[in-house]
Amino acid sequence: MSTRTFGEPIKRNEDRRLLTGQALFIDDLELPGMLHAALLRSQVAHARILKVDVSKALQRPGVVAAYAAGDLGDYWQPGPILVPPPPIEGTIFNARTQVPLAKDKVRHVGEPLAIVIAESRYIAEDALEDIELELEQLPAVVDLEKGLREGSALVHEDLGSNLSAHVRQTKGNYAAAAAKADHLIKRRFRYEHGISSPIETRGVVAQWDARANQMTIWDTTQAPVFVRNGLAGILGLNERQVRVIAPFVGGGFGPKIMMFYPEEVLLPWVSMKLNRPIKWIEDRLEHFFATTHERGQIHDAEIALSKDGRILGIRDVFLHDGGAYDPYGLTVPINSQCTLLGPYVVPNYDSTFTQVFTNLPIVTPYRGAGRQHGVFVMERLLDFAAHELNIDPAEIRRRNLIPPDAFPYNNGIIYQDFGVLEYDSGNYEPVLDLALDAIGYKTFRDEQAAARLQGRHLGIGVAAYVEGTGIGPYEGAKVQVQSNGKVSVATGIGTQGQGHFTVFAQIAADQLGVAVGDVDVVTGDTDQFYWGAGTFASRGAVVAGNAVNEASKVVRKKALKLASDLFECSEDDLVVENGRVSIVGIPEKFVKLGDLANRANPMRGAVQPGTEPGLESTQYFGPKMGATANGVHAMIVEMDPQTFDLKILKYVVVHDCGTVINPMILAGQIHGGVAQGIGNAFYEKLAFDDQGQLLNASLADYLLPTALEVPRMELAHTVTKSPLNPMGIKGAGEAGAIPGGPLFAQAIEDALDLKARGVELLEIPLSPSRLFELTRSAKG
Ligand code: MCN
Repeated sequence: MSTRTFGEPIKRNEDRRLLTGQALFIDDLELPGMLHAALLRSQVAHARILKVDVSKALQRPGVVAAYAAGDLGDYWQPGPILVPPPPIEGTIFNARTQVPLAKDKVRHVGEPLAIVIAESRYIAEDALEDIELELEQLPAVVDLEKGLREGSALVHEDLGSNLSAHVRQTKGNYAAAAAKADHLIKRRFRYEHGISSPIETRGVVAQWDARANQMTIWDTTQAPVFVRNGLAGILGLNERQVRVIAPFVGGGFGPKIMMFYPEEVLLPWVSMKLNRPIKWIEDRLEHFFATTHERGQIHDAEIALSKDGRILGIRDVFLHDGGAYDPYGLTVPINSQCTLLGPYVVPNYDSTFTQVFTNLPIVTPYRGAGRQHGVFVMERLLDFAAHELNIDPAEIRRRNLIPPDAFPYNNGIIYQDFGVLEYDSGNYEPVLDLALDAIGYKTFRDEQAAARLQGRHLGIGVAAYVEGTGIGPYEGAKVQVQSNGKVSVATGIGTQGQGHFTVFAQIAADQLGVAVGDVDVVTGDTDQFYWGAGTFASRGAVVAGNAVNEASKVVRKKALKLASDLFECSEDDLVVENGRVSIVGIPEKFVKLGDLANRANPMRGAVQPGTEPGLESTQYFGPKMGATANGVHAMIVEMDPQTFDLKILKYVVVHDCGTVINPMILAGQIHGGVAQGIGNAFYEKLAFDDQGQLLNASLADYLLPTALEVPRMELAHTVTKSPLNPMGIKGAGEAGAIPGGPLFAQAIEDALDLKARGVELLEIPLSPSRLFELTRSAKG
């Protein structure tokens, strides 16, 4: 085919619209008669609600409506459990989900208590002041360990404790392995709370059209079909009556897949009541409280090793901060539990976690979704093991890698409801070797010594990980050749910046012999594609990508059949390229794809039974299980031992995500992920006081890395095709963000010679001020 674009760094189809300001984001919507919503949010983390009276707010000019929980009637319902716990014996799970407006108690700062609808957002915000609110403040549960103690305040009193979930998974027999081990290394690790910070905060516009009996919702969601289905149910409509559109979305990173945020539930209901369109756009302050969080965990982990540095087993007992509600079941801590084992052979594993309800915002998956915590624990344990056994840190990793002939490799731990996690394919040692070569591992110690003579403190870090990607259940795609010869592709997933408009076009373009620019991709509109799950867990490329491929193949076949009928020749004698089907060797004998599309949609005669009109096809792809990608990151830093200012001198990523569709987009994905990983490891920490108040709820205080802090990265790929999908793809969207924590800890410890000074870095994030505290009383 002349348009072989698969695997090429094609520039993004969507960028013209984005860069010229033509892309529609939710706040760009201005509908006739549109009203604006503002929410009254709790300013305390835990309180009994004595009174919420909106009547004075209603008197303010410009206010159209105001509601508290009691006004919602039967519509007031707790949200669904989005991911039911997997079938693990002995699991305890106490489901408690959020309600649209708090009724009896508030359970975290920012929880909505009332909604005001007004002619402008300004008026709505002012009217919040008019609402009479009486709260009886209660002690807040903020500390995970204290929260589990007898006598603690209770987030959900009816439960009698703050236990959200308790899960133990084992493989082999850790106690027996530990009894035989030459070395046992035990540490306590801490991972602090963080928040995703997309450029575009959340937003919802709801428009009820009473004449058409139709609800349209524009939503920054990552999962438009799920939102449509769920909202149709609670609004008492059928799915066809609800259209959800996720237009251009400025970053999602996981929290935008949460369902259902109170605003998502409230706005459609109010719009139906008032028969007017309503807009709500989250402001940055709200984002800190009203969008879900991630990351709080404490691990007590132990590794058992033989004297030559082989892992005999790991035991890990950890606490996971679930926040005030647990709609995502066990998703995040199970990811930590599974992913901890990484690319290593760990014959014995005993892992227990307790998910704790606290008076903090809800915790849901955020890019990496618990994987970075597990990787932090494993990689740190290996560093301490390397130190104690006097083995090079890279070498101890190499000795424990899963060998290439062990795939498919059974990780032994149940992962969500798909059963035990199986790594489909991989070849881990070349990935480590490439990373070590690229970072200059062999020569680094000389470089470090030379720098030290000049008073410069350099350190190196190397961390490996696996990334579960491409999970089901399925996605579909409709591929359609239009009569002008252009191709349209529609899928049910949403896009938040991942480049789907280009990569899906590349896939279809290759099959149909057209230019990538002639393929128009639509995502995130339930009227364009009816079924699907959404964009999360690095599944877009694997699941939707393969659906696009399957549908394109069928369309190609249809085009060949139509042309062979036309030319009265065999399909084998035809070639599809440059937007035409022609006879091999006789290029002047051709028919344009657009003309074939017209022939497939005849205006006269009859369509034969079993023949679909139109040069189009809708196909679905559902993988048997997730595809496991893997990688190694390596980094050299320079640290000022006085100020703890950190410069990343070199950052290397070697990654295997199977077949690569678009290396440029993939590089962008890795760069963005690494930037988030750097933020998580060194800058970003949500600081709560003991009453659950967030002390740094602004981007001036919650530090995100800027372009100045994010280094140039060297990127290399190895390719081990996934056997689980015809294109051999594995996902890549979270890879960059996963190993930042151990990389920083290792490199900083090395730069400041901290192990020799009796200081170990056991927590994330490591900010300059925290490093100052940790090293204040260090030796040397
Ligand atoms: N890709 C590729 N070849 C591969 C794998 C992926 O060319 N072998 C390309 C894909 O075609 C796609 C992109 O890389 O254009 C990411 O693909 P994939 O790994 O399938 O991830 P998803 O499309 O499912 O996106 C979700 C993933 C996740 S889970 C988070 S979180 C995340 C991420 O993507 N959120 C993002 N990347 C993000 N990027 C932006 N700009 N904004 C977000 O919110």
